[in-house]
Amino acid sequence: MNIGIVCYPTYGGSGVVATELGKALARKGHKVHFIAYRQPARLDIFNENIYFHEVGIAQYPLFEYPPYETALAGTLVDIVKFEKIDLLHVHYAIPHAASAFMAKQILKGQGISLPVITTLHGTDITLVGKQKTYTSLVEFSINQSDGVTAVSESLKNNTLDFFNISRDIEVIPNFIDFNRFNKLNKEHFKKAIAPNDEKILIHTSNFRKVKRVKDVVKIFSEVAKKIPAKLLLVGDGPERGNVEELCRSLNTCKDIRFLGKQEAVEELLAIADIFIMPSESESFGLAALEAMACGVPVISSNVGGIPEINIQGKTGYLSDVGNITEMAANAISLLEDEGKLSAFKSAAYTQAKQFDISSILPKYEDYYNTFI
Ligand code: GMT
Repeated sequence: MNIGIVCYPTYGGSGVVATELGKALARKGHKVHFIAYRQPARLDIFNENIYFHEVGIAQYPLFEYPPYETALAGTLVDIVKFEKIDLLHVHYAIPHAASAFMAKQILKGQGISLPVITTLHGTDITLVGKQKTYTSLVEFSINQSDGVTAVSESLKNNTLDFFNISRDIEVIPNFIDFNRFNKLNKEHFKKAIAPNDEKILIHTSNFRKVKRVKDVVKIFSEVAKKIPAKLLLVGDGPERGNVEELCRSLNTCKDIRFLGKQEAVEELLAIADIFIMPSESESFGLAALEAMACGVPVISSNVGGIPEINIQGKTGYLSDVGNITEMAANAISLLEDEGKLSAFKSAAYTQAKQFDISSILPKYEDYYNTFI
């Protein structure tokens, strides 16, 4: 198959999933054309089946806001015709699904058929898509796509509840490449972070408000009162300054390491005992799944798609958003009981195995095949 993939090139979850999916499709022999305004962050390999096309936006003094949607639609028309693309898979509804619709209509006028699959990732529905200016566009683009997938049952239901959707939505969850996420031996690194064998808690995110990173620090602060522990904060974003201020006021800075954006997150997860995800909203929670693939149990909120991966009392614990006392108590109960912690670690790994890319990739291929 000759597949076009449109995505955000940043480190965000939707871009990561789109890029890893494209790389895996290319390994299976499909030709994959990534189309984005920059080379996707995870597109770090060379493969004869992978192509990258940058969307260039012509500047003009009149354009206070560069018309990206139009530039993307025009680029799509050009690439689809020249590269003879069989199917276009767009990740994140806004604005990708709308631009794909425009391109599809232009191509139709030229006698070219272009099946368009849209994958909904989360905030395109739960946050941004619900803003008044975007609602009608998101609803229209979903209804006009040839196929639509969502990354969890929760996101599918959320979409059907909020928008007026007249079509079916297929659930295809996020996945893990176990060649990358496996429990690496990083004992020397662990010694450097926790020289006195302290327990290691970890959080990775884009530090947006929705991730509630301040809750992570509050939970850690409670845990550290009972158990010698260190906290690794991986990632960066708008909340970083506020989180640092909180560490200072709670007097926990000496036990917290801000590591910023890290490429090899699996090497950090390899030394962790507990992953914390207290999100306000989370359509799937890929970061938690990555932790579980490294055998790290998850203390999380119980929102969105998280309960579809983190199993209460088995792979971790789930609490209401903002219930810091309970999340801290659950973390302590795990950390102070080596037997229980070790059982949760292996259950987390086993649960993550269900999301192995080798079983999720064929779901996408089968789905594509229904449209070409
Ligand atoms: O988590 C983010 O803020 C990034 C966002 C994105 O679209 O880039 O992630 C969403 O998509 C991921 C991949 O499908 C999901 O695993 C995340 O749960 C989801 N984030 C939210 O729903 C907040």
